[in-house]
Amino acid sequence: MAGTAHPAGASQGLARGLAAERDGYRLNLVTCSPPAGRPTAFRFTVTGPGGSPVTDFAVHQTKKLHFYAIRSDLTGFQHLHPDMADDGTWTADLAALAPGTWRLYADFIPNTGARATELVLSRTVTVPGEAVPVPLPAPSDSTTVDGYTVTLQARPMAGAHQLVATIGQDGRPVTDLQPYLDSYAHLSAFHESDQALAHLHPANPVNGDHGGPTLTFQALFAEPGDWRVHLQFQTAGKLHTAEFTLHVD
Ligand SMILES: [Cu+2]
Repeated sequence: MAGTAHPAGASQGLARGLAAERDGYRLNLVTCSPPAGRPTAFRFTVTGPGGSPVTDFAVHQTKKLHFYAIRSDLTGFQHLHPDMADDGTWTADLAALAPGTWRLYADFIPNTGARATELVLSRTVTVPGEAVPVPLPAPSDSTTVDGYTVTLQARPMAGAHQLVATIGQDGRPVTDLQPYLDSYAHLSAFHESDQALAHLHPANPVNGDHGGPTLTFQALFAEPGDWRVHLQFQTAGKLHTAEFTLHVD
């Protein structure tokens, strides 16, 4: 593929998720200024090309809508699955937000039958108070969470490449990953400069609680630079979120 455009289909995956509107679908905030420091029932709608709220969504990765929140310094990651009322109003139960500018993403597939495509729309909100930015940690090939070590085996380049990670515990490979959202891991990454979203899933087939130690992702990082990566996996009924900074050339 050297020197060529991305393969067919990749352009959709490369959607950076920074627009509030795409293909006639629009993310509308009902909650426009969430408070600092306490949980918020955050409300929004998705309207379709006709202007009314969409209520029919295709299930993907076991959910009708995936919702992410990240502050502009790439701290405070939240990945939620909101509930929808009959009128198409979604409520996401956000944990407490620190002051600052946050970007909120809705990832969904409108159930339009044939040619239904995944859309990622986002908007920013300002949480009142004095924002104290946290510097982005330096890039690293490994990180630990809850006693697990996540190690990157191959570093991707911008465009279509593979990202391979292994999970270990006490120096031994982990082989009891449980399916989480129909997958052995869920990876969300945000770009340092503009919070572009990369959203990746492992290529490994799912077969009971036997995932790991190696996870191979179709990595579609839209641009070079530093990305903050959140790799979520589940063992013994508990969800773990490993975070690290990844440099993409
Ligand atoms: Cu999700």
